[in-house]
Amino acid sequence: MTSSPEPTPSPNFDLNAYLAKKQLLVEAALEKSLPVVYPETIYESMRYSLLAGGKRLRPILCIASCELMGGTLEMAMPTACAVEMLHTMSLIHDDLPAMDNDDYRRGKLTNHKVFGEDIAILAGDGLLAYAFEFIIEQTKNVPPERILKVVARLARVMGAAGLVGGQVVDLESEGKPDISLETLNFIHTHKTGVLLEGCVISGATLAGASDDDLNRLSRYAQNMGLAFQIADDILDITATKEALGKTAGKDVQAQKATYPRIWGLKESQQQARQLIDSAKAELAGFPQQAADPLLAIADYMINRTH
Ligand code: GRG
Repeated sequence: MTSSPEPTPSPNFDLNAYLAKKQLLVEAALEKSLPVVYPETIYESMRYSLLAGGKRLRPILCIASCELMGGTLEMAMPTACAVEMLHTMSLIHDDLPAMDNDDYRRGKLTNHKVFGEDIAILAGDGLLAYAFEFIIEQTKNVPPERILKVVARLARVMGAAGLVGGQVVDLESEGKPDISLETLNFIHTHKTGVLLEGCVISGATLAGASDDDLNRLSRYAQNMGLAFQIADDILDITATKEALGKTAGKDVQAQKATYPRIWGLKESQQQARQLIDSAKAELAGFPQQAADPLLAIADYMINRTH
């Protein structure tokens, strides 16, 4: 926490219009990113999940961070598409019977329910590999050393030091609703936080951000990532399946360790708010207008309904 009040978005900044505009651009780029060729089944399966909607928060964070640091949409878009491919592959694998065993995702049947488990596993693998190919092949007008940094960062995010590690601890914690706050934080910083941070850092790196700015943006994303997960746990209790696009109340049903379980609903809401305030405080040094999207996205993370 900082003693001075954290910056807030300009009163005339319209986040919904900003998100809608960026979502359209991302959807169009994703649509073009993955043509169907032989063997069609695998491309159709990859496209089924990649183009199934979703908030597209990760690509938007990547673009917003690149633009904050003076970069352009064009510099960021291939990486923005790639982070959505990476996120999507993690969702496909997370939903598998061997993992969370979910039937619905983004309001649609999960990948393995439509294509079978074998193809769903391969669709995840295909997206994982293609994301890196896509960044390297499609990024234009960015010095190669920045692209290398982005690829190395995102590879680390996806591996045992990131999502895979978080998922392992999550699996090991199954049926143990009384795990420590430390373990719960480990699971979520690794399953969710590191990719959100990777998106922000990648966007800023493409634009040539300094180490100081990258550190500030890292802390912004880490605080926001944890708040995002607390909000997710709260939504699992308070939202409907229709609003979530996936099964609601699953955490309680599965006796999963969650923040509301440890803190209760009210304290969880307060903790999430504090984390968002700390995230926004990291943006104090940036020009107001340039920081508006990231400031407003931070608020959105805990005010969202799905
Ligand atoms: C990384 C190789 C590799 C395998 C995957 C299964 C797994 C390892 C990791 C699990 C990662 C996971 C599913 C984390 C949950 C992330 C999360 C909070 C998803 C929901 O994100 P939203 O709300 O969803 O942004 P939309 O649909 O809007 O994109």
